[in-house]
Amino acid sequence: MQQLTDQSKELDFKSETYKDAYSRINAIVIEGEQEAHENYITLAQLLPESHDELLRLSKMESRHKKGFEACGRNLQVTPDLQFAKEFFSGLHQNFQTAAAEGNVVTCLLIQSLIIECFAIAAYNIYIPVADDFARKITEGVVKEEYSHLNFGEVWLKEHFTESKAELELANRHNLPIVWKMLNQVEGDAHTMAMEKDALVEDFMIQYGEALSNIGFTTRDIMRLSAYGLIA
Ligand code: Y39
Ligand code: FE
Ligand code: FE
Ligand code: FE
Repeated sequence: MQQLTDQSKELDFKSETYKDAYSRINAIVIEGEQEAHENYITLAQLLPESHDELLRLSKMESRHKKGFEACGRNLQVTPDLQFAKEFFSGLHQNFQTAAAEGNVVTCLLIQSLIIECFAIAAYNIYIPVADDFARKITEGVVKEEYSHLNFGEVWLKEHFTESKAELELANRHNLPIVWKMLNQVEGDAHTMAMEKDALVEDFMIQYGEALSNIGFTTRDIMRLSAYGLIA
């Protein structure tokens, strides 16, 4: 007889418990996609040489948002958008401040590295435990998130020498925020069969690979990653 995992035994997408957790996680994803849309418009203004490409990415983000709104409607869940706004407020504020000061390296680190790696980790962990409707949507979305991460990697690699100090500072200010965000949703993620350990592991793999592609050494990456731990 086929062995059932804990997850397939317990996940009931129509249960009040699942839908309650989904109202926050779905809202986070919807709000995240909306902010990503806005962030790429801002980046398009800061990087005129990549203007059209960045506007293309911003349009993808608004399509992602529509897809995840449909996932919520499909489960008859109302997303808790107020919770989601607060959830993103730390990274949002830091992005706004950096943009206002013209610190494009910080903006790229926040959106194209940290937020994209967070999205890729969350979507990869979600896909195997999602309902059929949301799984198809999320599979399409995650492919595009890799291309957003790639934009940041390529730009920062090309400007590595002059960006290195700002990247280190921005990492120090923003990585601890990601750990706080993960801690806040640990319980809801668990209800949806997404384990925090798996999210952290996937995030660190994506983020470490990105830093390596940009030009950081293994030693640098260890040091940069350690800032997450002192949140
Ligand atoms: O670039 C993007 O599309 C990213 C904005 C979307 C953010 C997704 C954030 C996912 C966090 C979910 C946490 C679940 C445990
Ligand atoms: Fe997206
Ligand atoms: Fe995304
Ligand atoms: Fe994205």
